[in-house]
Amino acid sequence: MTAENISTVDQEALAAYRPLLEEVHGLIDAGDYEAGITRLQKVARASGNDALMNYLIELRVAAFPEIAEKVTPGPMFEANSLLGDVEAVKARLDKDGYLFFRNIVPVDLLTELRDQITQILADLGWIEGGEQRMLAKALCRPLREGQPRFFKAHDRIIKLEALHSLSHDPSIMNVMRQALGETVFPHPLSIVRLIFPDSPELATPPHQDFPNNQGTSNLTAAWMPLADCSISEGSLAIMEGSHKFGVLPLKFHLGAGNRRAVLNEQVLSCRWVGADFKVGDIVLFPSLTVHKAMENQNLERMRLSVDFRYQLEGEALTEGCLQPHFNRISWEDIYKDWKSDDLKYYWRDKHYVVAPWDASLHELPEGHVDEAYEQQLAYNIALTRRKESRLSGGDDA
Ligand SMILES: O=C(O)CCC(=O)C(=O)O
Ligand SMILES: [Fe+2]
Repeated sequence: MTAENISTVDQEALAAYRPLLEEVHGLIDAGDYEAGITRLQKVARASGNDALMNYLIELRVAAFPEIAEKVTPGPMFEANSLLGDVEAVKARLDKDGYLFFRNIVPVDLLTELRDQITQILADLGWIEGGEQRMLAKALCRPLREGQPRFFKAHDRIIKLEALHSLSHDPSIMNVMRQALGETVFPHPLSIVRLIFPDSPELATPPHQDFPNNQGTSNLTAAWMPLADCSISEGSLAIMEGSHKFGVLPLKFHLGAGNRRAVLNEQVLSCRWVGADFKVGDIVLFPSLTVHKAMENQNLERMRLSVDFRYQLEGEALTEGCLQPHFNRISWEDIYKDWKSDDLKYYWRDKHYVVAPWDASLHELPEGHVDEAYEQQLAYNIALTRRKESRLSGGDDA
């Protein structure tokens, strides 16, 4: 929070709030940025004082890098040598809450999907076309899930047969059978992540998949990038052993899913692990494991990845897991241009228990609408300042 970001007019309007601001900065100086913001936001929102609201937003701009987990992950254990020994595979998953495998998924399948996705993104002006297209160099300001322009691309991508068939590929199914059991099947809810560069504020925060999916907590995700993806390009990081501490409370976050887990002491004692993923590498983790995306520090390229979720027959799922991601397009529409009928409605032949959706597990705390608005505003200011500062050759703001 720097003085030049506060106008003289604002300085005067803030005079009456000096004691409050001193208290807020006391909390921040003691290392608790979030407590400082929480203290100020209560008063600022109720005050109707523009200067105080501006102050809050400026504090949020300054807070982004302070609040984000600065993680230097240790190495993920490479579990390839365990394959073939089902007991060893299961035991390792149970112990660590993840399994990382090198070179599992055929590169041509991932590259073909990337080719189709980048065609759509280039077509819509998100990324450079032509020879550079596969690099996915962003041309527009970051778009977030939920924005109309985001859905222009996503509504086309979600129809790709290559996306949905990938979750059934024998390469992944073979690993999943060893990790979970013979009757394992993927949920049709296949997810594509379109992650922009230059936006650490939007990096997927630490979270568990359970609140979003519910059903069985044995539900297991498979995450894989659609090109090589190093830690500094935003690969997935896992909190080793964090699946053993139950469901964590939620808070609003600008990143994918708009929710982050509030980590308690037990979970915080777990170690972050990560990897420089090569295309074809895959990480699996059950739905109580805390994971997050590392920040995509590449200033040009988008990070494109997919994730699928798997469960055993006979276990519980919620209805939403049988819908396409964001549930905007019907399966009929999705299937229209598919070449093969084999995978259409495949889950109707599977046995599972439909569990009711528990909305309370997914709820955000009171005030989250204000929180979302303020964070979005602060993020836009932070991004604009970064870009301006770079254009003028200065240091990053
Ligand atoms: O790719 C990301 O940024 C998030 C992925 C994720 O949370 C998941 O696969 O469950
Ligand atoms: Fe997740």
